[in-house]
Amino acid sequence: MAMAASATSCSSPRKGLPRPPPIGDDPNINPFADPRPPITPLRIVFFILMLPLLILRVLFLLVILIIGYISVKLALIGVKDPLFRPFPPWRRSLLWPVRIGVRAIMFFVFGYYWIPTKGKCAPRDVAPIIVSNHISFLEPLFVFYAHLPVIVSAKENAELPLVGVFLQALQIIPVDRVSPNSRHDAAAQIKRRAMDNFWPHVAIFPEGTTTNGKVLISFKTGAFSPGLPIQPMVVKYRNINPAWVNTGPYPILLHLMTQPINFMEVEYLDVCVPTRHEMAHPRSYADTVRKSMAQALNIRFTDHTFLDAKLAMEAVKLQQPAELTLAEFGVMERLFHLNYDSAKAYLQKFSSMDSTHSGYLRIDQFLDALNLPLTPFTQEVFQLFDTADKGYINFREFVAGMAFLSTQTSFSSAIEVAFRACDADHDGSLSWAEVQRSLKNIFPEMQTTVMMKLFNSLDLDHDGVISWDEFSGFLQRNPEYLAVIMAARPDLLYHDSEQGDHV
Ligand SMILES: [Ca+2]
Ligand SMILES: [Ca+2]
Repeated sequence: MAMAASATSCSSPRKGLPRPPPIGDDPNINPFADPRPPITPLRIVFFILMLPLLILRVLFLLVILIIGYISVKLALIGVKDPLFRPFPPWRRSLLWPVRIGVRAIMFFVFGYYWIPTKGKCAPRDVAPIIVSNHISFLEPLFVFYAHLPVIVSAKENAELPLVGVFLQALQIIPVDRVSPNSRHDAAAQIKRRAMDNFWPHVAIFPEGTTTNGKVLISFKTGAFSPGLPIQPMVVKYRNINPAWVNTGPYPILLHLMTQPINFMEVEYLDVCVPTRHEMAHPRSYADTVRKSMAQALNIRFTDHTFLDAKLAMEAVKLQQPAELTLAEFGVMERLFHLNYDSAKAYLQKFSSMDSTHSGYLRIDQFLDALNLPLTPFTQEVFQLFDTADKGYINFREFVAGMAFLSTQTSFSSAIEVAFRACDADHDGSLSWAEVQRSLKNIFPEMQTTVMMKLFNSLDLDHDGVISWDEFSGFLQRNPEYLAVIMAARPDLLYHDSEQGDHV
């Protein structure tokens, strides 16, 4: 929507639109894609041949789970709130059968008979926090067996049947991965437990979600904000990648449990002690630790987060190619404070513009969706997204541009100025004639039907005029239109803001 009725001419030199900060290269990788090759007929024959082994292992798993469940229940007798006080040594000793059971599961059920371990885990009083990469349920099993630590786990896991009881026995620190408040609480709890030697090691998977292990994704700072020494640990898998990504656990279980023998390796890296700077800046401490882990794993790191995985599932629902629909949330949070709900709204918008579901948006599709013609102004707005000047943008670039536009404070004050500029008779609302005149100013060749369409999409209550609420609400939801106005009338953006009230 473009409003520019007032006769005031642009007195300042043309400054153009503000440009978003660079978002860096597209990592061009989907850490949440299923890493296993598609199942071939030969594989199916193999699965069938191995069926007896699978059945045997399932039975074994059941027996161990029942024994483990009973021991955990016994160990938890009389415990009122397992999440706030460390168990005394005698109670922890009741968990030994579970610890042995876990190793037995890895041994008999998943075929990891021997787990070579490089390096040594530092004692708790040297490095109270263990961090590890996170690909599957196997690293938590290993850490449980090797250290019986307290772990940070997604809140919803503690409510799972069966597994939930085990997690209570582990005295987990529950995290709500979506709420920023709970994250803050969890960080405080991590600190409390890590500083108190009565608790066991605190084990944390700082990626906050499982990946396919091809990269290390963004680290959450909870493990690093206490500023305590950290024992990094990395797990590598050899024959089968057991990544628990968007497929659910069953394919992984099928692969692992039909394989007579599987291979994994664990390496404890040198303990990381934070510098004075890193103590004050958990993000930079996290980066240092991540770098050393990536080096040991010989992989790159990206700034994807759990929210990318979540958004990718939304993308599948919208029939957008999931591997092209990753915003790299770590970058977007850092630069634009992007939250999940806005990203989801941008995804819906992107998907409606990208009618072919190709994952890319050309300038003509972009402008068609906005009902705007190709002009130098609209081109300038598209270039704000297409910073590499390719003529098309992907979702990541789209999110960056939208998030940038909606966080521009100069833009929100410009909404008011634009409204006043369009409201020629100063009656506090925009009539059809006022809107038409403003649009004609910016897009002389725009057809009346198209203008009508734009007008109607703003006039939500169909009373024939556009109120201030309708106008500002529309531009907040669709900041790309505001960008078009600003491109056409930069004097509105760089105005002196003491010209009385809107409406
Ligand atoms: Ca008016
Ligand atoms: Ca109205």
